Amino acid sequence: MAEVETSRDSGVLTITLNRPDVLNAFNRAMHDALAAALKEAKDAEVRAVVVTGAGRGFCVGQDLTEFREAPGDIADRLRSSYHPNVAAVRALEKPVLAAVNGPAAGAGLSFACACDIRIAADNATFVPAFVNIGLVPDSGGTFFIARLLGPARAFEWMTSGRRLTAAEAHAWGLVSDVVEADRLAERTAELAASLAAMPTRAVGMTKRLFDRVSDHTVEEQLELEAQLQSAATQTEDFREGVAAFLEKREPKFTGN
Ligand code: T3D
Repeated sequence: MAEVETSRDSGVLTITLNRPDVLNAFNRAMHDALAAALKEAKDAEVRAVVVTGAGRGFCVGQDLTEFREAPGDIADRLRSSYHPNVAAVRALEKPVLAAVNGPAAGAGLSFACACDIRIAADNATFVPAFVNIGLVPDSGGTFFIARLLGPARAFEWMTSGRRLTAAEAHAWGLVSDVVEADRLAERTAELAASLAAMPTRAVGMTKRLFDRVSDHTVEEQLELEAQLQSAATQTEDFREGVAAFLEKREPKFTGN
């Protein structure tokens, strides 16, 4: 059984975490398989990426049986297995959508929050499980969740260990949409297809811009916007967008 499966539908690559018996908890093999899938996502023909879980879970973080059997140096394990995949999601110059189909806990929650957009099934839950076993949030959990919720709410929630429902996660702005569980795949496919039809390079550069807002001064951000806008004007999609507007027709973006 492959720990991660990939499938393609036109410009959309779907990455399915596939250890359903343990709600897709991370083990070494799954990290490696996820790394390979994220490498595949760099293919220029892929214009949007979906990450979801097989079975009734999204991902519940570290496999705690592996933890007990081979604890090792956790910092080294984080650096070598978790960090590269989180960094790979941020480095992808295309949108990454987490379709949260069930519990997202611990580093699985962090990973969902590292994605660009989250859409949840109405029975999904969000669990900052680290504190429940005496750990601190990792895999970018403090960074991404503070960015989504603000530091005060993020701290309060992540030190409570409280399981959040999908409706609560929506009210807090942790997810952008909640749909009935049996409509999640369909709604995700629609959203991913519409993202994949956008001018991908402009979308990717917009992702890069938003990633820099919190560490830039306004002057630095203005400069980066100017540089990336200059790059955007060099794309075929920019030419197509302007031509389509002037010819009063729908644009056909190719991602180039
Ligand atoms: O090592 C390092 O590199 C450090 C990195 C750490 C990062 C982390 O992610 S630490 C946090 C690890 N995750 C957790 O602590 C979450 C533990 N799981 C839970 O709290 C609950 O499972 C949930 C609240 C997420 C879901 O509850 P529920 O009732 O829907 O499901 P369940 O019955 O608890 O779980 C179903 C099965 O999955 C069950 O196995 P069984 O009894 O059917 O054979 C359960 O043991 C298994 N499972 C759930 N989470 C994990 C797991 N097995 C291994 N590791 C898990 N994390």
